[in-house]
Amino acid sequence: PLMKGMDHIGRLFAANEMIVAEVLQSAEVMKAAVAHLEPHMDNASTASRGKILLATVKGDVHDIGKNLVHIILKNNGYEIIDLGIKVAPETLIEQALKHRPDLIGLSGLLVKSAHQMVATAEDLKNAGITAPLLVGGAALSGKFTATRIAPAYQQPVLWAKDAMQGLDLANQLQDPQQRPKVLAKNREAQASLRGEGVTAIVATVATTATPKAKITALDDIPTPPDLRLHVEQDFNVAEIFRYVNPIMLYGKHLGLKGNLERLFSENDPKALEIKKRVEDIQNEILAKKYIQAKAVYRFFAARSDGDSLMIYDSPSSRNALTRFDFPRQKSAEGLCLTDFVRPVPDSFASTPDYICFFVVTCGAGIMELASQLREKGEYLKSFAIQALAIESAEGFAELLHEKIRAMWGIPDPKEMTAREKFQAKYRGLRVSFGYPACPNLEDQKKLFALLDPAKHIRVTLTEGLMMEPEASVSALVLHHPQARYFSV
Ligand code: B1M
Repeated sequence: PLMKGMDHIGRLFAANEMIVAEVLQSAEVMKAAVAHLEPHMDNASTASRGKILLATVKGDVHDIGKNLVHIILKNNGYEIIDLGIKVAPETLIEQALKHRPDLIGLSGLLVKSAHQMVATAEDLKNAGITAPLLVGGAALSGKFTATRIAPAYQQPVLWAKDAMQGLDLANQLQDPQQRPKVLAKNREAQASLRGEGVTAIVATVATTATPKAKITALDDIPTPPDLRLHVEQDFNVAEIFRYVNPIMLYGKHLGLKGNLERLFSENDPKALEIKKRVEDIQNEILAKKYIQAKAVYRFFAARSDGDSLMIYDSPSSRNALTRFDFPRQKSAEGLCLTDFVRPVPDSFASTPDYICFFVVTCGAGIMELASQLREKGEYLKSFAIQALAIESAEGFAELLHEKIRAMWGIPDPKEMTAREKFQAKYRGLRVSFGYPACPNLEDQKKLFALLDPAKHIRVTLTEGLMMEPEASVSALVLHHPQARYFSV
């Protein structure tokens, strides 16, 4: 009956009648009920539905998405062997040979991690492992899975867009009657995504010259108050919570659907209940200091040189500390981030421009805490703390950016609302390496050399160029009024 209960919850979720927060709450109740009844149950009723090896791929510190999958699968009767984050293919092979899982689940956040999945799949194949792979994560797509990961593994690879779809696929694979059907459906869908059996349409790429966008050169460059390194060791987390984007926290992570402002103002019972749980968790975080907010930032003199951004120690320096090369749009506007920075002058006597770099983190100890809570069956709390930490990192970036604008002498108008700030309606732009306008994650190394966040705030770079802890954000801040987001 308990298994049926969870199946029912799964169906409600799939039919959009239950949201992530409710699934986690139900899982808490279910875990408590199982613990209570287990001594009275026979082996058949406690038997596992299957064994799943779960991991975030090498170089990747992404934990929260994997954990949601872990909780949901575990509470649906699967035995989960969670190998954690940054798991090398050798470890996966060793553990797969030891545990002989029915399914191997891989998670990853960045595009780089999707490529790591291809390498991992190839290594698993070479080691003779044949268990189906279940893959998921923010930057992964069904097409990438079909065209890159599945051919590398040559065994079934199934892509899940979210944790509940992951459960649904696992259930179908473990059901002897459903298994051939789901595998055949997956094969067909992936063949079609690879374009097999379809006449290829050759895209013609326009090769016309790309005009440069009209960005006005500024007469008055705002001057920062200093060019020294600033370190914040214990920033006020209550203040950061006010900058957490509710759409991300309640909508994206906890799954509330619809217009949040309206749900809350009209006292929607489900929305209010979840808000109350989250606020209680926020109060506990503040009281027990679970989240520690740290930042390191510095203004630098800067000049643009074509598509390169030159960074200097001081306005009078002639030798650049480092340079960043950014891509230029091939489309109509032909934008490049360097268009928003004053160019290298003929004479170095003229004033340079300035930029700011920063790294913030709210993640120290969060992964361990979330894992302990998960083990205790406090699923919603475990997930909400992790979601609050990552959204606090983003909120802290927003808050620090506002502070930087004020230090720079370009504060926001007093009447600017929080919503306008989330919509980036202030002067200037904040971009992070990995974003579409500056996609090269290798640039993280140069940023880390300039700010040394490992020394000052204990944020390190993995070999996959992700920051550890997970709840960390790095950014480049530009002040030009015309600076805005674009894709290359
Ligand atoms: Co950022 N981030 N981020 N980020 N972030 C992305 C992924 C990005 C696409 C944004 C963008 O550019 N538009 C981009 C990656 C692009 C690329 O790869 N080049 C990006 C970047 C660049 C970065 C940084 C590098 C930026 C920087 O600071 N320089 C940085 C890296 C962090 C680090 O190094 N530690 C960073 C930071 C962050 C935050 C910390 C602020 C925050 C949290 C990240 C996190 O989830 N751990 C964040 C967020 C929130 C995002 C977006 C907006 C949303 C990600 C998300 O939904 N997370 C994302 C853009 C987007 O997707 N729209 C973006 C919540 C989590 C529960 O979802 O892990 O996807 P996810 O899990 C889902 C499903 O994917 C699935 O189930 C879960 C839900 O049910 N799933 C599986 C996952 N694993 C599965 C396994 C399965 C089955 C299903 O079976 C085994």
